[in-house]
Amino acid sequence: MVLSLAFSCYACDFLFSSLITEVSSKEKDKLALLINTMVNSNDPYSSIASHVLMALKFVDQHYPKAETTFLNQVKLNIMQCDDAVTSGQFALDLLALTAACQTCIIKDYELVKKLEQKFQAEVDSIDKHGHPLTTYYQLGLDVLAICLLNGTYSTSKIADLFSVDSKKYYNEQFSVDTGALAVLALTCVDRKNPDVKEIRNDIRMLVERILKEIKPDGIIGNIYSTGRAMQALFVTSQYYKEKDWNCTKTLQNVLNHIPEAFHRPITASQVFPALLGKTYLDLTHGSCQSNPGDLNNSVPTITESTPQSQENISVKYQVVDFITKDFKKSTEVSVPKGSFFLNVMEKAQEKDQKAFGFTTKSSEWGPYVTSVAGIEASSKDRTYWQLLNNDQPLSQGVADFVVSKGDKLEVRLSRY
Ligand code: B12
Repeated sequence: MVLSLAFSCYACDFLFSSLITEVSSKEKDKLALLINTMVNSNDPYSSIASHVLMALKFVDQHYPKAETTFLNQVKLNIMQCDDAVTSGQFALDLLALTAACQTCIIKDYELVKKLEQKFQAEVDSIDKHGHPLTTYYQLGLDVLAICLLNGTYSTSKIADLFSVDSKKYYNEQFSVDTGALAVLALTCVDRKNPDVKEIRNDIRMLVERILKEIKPDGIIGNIYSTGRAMQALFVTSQYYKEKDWNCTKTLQNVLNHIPEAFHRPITASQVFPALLGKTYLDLTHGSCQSNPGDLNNSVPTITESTPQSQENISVKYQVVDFITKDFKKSTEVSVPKGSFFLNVMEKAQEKDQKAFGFTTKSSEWGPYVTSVAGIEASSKDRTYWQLLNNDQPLSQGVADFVVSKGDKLEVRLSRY
């Protein structure tokens, strides 16, 4: 496997370069595992197709079958001209076309203009309702794509849009994912329009905030936001000192979490660029020629585990409508050791359909809980069923979080 590496972070240079030497064949195997997870994905979600194409841009080898399938999916999504496609998904599709060297399509169909219109609708919604149609995360994707593809924007409006205030970046906790994407978008704008004080001020404040989220083990936010945060810190080293971020520790710890944390194609593709020292700002660089190659079949694929133990554990589970405060119901259930949050919800549902009945919709991250006890969450009202354990929000969905004896699980109707 040939990997192209960028040395964007001094502290990580050694580790990045060691990834291409014989000494680190274990690390190379881990990266190959991520590639396998991505190219073997047959999940039918647009955001997987676009994220995988973006990640594969940084691998010198070709995976023709997978790339063609993903590219067709992205093209189909684009050609549907569906108003329901969110601005962020449209931006991801454009970034994926760029990564796959399909810039003619972008020009011929004036796709940047279409993205600008979707972005404008988000901005109009902020002016009218105080929040975007989607989220600030998607606004980050929009500006990143518009900027990389040389679209039109006002730097002062962008600076204002991404200024650091709690409504934009906080949903109880600071969202490292949202902050990191904003840094990438603002850095692109800054590189094209240097010396705009307000843009640099936003970047500085966001970088400071991201640095505060570095945990003692090097993880930034949680394991799933760390890749994005690494990208943000790679491109902003002038805003912090070497002692502020031990990049090697972060990189090593993320590598240690493969494969257990990155078995889904979406997680693998989101973390992958940072592990090669690359960022989304590199999507427009480099050649469009790559070497045909095949998957190394000796690399194992990751299979999802299902609970198998005979031993049972007992956990508490409660459902709370935190918005109206009208509904609260608790129970205790017994499930096999190694069960997931979802299994607990199913057990509770069997006991009392009215209080614990629930629905989910499938997504690239697994099942997303849409309603519990007949109460439907709604993106129109900006409500969602939040998952918690021992009063702490979870960083995984119901099909990924493994419960432990004595856990106090909760689904809580909340606002975002
Ligand atoms: C915005 C956002 C949300 C918003 C989505 C609102 C909306 N209508 O847009 C809200 C606040 C509702 C949300 C909820 C949750 N989220 Co969230 N979310 C994000 C974020 C920052 C951006 C998603 C996005 O806009 N993508 C771009 C668009 C174009 O792609 P999309 O496919 O259309 O996006 C949809 C999905 O991402 C989905 N979604 C968002 N979060 C989650 C989480 C799960 C488990 C599922 C199944 C789906 C899902 O909602 C988006 C809009 O429909 C991502 C960060 C990231 N790195 O992706 C985290 C992220 C995906 N979320 C995460 C988590 C953990 C959750 C929660 C489980 C948190 C909790 N403790 O309750 C809940 C989901 C609970 C449930 N009901 O099942 C993790 C997932 C990690 C993992 N391995 O599973 C991420 C990666 C953040 C992180 N670093 O921890 N989230």
